[in-house]
Amino acid sequence: MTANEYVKSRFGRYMDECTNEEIYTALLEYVKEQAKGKESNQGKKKLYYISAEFLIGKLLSNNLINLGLYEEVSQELEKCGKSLAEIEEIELEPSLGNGGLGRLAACFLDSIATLGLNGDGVGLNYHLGLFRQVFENNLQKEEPNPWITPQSWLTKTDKTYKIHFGGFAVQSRMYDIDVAGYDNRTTKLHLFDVESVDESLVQDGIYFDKSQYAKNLTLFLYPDDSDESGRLLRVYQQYFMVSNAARLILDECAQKGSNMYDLADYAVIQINDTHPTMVIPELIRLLMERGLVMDEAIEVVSKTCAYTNHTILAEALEKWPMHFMQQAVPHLVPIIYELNNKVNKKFNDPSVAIINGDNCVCMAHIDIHYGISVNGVAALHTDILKDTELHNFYKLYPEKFNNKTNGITFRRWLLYCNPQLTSLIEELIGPGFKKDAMELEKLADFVNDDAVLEKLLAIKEARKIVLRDFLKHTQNIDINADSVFDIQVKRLHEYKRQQMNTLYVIHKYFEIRAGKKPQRPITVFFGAKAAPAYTIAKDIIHLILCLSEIINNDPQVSPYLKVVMVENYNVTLAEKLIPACDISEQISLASKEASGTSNMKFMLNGAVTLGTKDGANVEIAELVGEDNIFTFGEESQTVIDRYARADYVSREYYENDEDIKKAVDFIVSDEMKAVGCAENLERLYNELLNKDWFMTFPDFRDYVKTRDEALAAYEDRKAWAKMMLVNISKAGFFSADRTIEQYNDEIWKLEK
Ligand code: 26V
Repeated sequence: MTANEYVKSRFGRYMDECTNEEIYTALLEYVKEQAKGKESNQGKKKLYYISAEFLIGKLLSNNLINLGLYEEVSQELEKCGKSLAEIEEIELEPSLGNGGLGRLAACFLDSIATLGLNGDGVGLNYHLGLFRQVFENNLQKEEPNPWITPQSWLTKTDKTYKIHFGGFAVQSRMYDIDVAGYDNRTTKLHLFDVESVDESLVQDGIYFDKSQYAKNLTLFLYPDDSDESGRLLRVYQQYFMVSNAARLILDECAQKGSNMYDLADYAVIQINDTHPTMVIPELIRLLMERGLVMDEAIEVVSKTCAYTNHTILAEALEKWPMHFMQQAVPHLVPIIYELNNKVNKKFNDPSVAIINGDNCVCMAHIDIHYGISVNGVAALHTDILKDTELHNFYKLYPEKFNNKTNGITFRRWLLYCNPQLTSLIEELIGPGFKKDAMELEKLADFVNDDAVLEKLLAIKEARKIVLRDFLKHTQNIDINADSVFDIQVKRLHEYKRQQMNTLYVIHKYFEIRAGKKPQRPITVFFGAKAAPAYTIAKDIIHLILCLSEIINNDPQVSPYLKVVMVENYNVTLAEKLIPACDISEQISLASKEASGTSNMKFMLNGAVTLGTKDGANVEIAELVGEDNIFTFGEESQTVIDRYARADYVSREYYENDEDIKKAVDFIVSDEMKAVGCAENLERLYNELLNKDWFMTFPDFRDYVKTRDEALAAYEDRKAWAKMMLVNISKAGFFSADRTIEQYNDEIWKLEK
């Protein structure tokens, strides 16, 4: 049955007589049915990828592409004067993730299905998502982000569990989303929900009674954790997630014939950052309920779990007070004590203990001692884990440590988001790259082919127009498609240094006012959400929005420089921004960005990276060569040493560098205060002057110089097009298919 026939059978009318809503509903059901028809891998051993976040993005087009139905459905729609893009506007984007970690999990599911591996995702069904960002008075405001409509990708299942907490229990239910692989099998994302969830608990913005667990557990991802009740709620959420996951795993393994002692032959669990760590004590507890003694259960679980570390930032390495555990999950407490005792007996080293001197449980330490593998997400990141952050663990278990450089799915980040570039590539090297990304290397044959370079530039131009029109339509923003598009989109965090980018913009603003005009207009794009309780991050958003108001209203400057902060940056916006980008800003303080994944998406779409030698930027630079990337700033080791010496004084840079002083002073100028809040601006100014914990000033000079070099290089259009082509041709390494092959070969060992 074709899609149009399906529409007819569903509504009694063909597409041309249906509303867009009806077409969307019918296509959703049609795709769900088609996905059901695909087989999934039924091998003995199965991977469970447990993650607090799955930033899956809209699914209609992606699923159509992966099921091989995209062309057919597009053509049928076109015949009745409609487009898939307009149907897709009906779909709400689930905001089940925060940033790279969640998007990575989504890319991994795509690759797992595409490679035909037996592996499912397990997470939570947050009804109101992370939050929807709106700007009011140049400030971020958080609102609920509901996404579950009567017709959605969720399928309600019969699977329910009773989950016990200290003093009460809740009923859970599993919902499934089918994940269609590209031209292959399907797999599933299992999202657990609490049956008693109550959206009406949310009163004002994203505020709700944090103590009513039975009603609030699956309302929001990362509820405000600035107070104890918020942090405690995270523990409840995490336990709810992993208790459901553990029960599902044991049920499925038992059904397949596991006697529980051989669990590792049936299941491997990837723990995505420390949020799912409690799955370890919970599995031990459940195995004891099934008759194993504690030592046996510990041994079995220790062969089943693997841990991925996604950050070295101390504040993100979770440590929960023991009294939280006592309150939320008292039944895990004796197990955690036993895990701690065993470690202490064996190593007698407080730095590797599970319960630390403050009586907190160090979640990562559980994962490392009681798992088979610890991996970082880029070569540099894994080296830092081994040499510095987790060095004491590396000495104990060198064999457990390994690197898995992140990757992205090319289905969404090339085939879907940039069909124009996809066609050109296919025209040049055939369709093989869609299955084997390394075939992109064949593009290297065309670096001196003027006609190809011209086409590449024309595609970029076309994509800028698409972005311009999209932003006009959705956010009423006007941009000049003939300007250079310089883009930084990622979570807002001081270490990512959006503030350094902003200082450059202020510096440029002064130059233009002084008569030094850029060769071509520049548009600087930002997209970022700040965690609701992260004050300085929100101040940085305020700074960007105020600056944008000043510059865009300055008739002397605005023809040459424009600042755009897109509202509510999400996957859908990324799909429009990334293909249009010329310069990809990847400017984290060296050593702090574990990998980055937008850097990979940008290069794949022909942007040139302006970045520090951090995370996967290092690997990008190695692949494309120094001539095809703009790197600047101090090396990670220099930064690590500087932290160790604790002798960085930002004020010295401020006092000794006129440009830094001028740009920083502008933050608290009358001009800024006229459009912004003095309190926020002064707080940010003081933070930079007295702390600057992520060392923007030492890199500032080099940043300005290198960014200006990139802008100058852009003017040699042919040379720039060559750089674009080299970047695309070298992006194959960053396919998530490669990453997943490595996870499977080295950790999971699933049958194909
Ligand atoms: C999260 C938060 C959330 C609240 C505010 C403070 C804070 C600080 C750090 C984090 C990081 C959590 C872990 C994470 O998302 N890591 C990212 O994982 C990506 C996928 O591996 C990787 O590309 C990014 O470099 C890394 O930051």
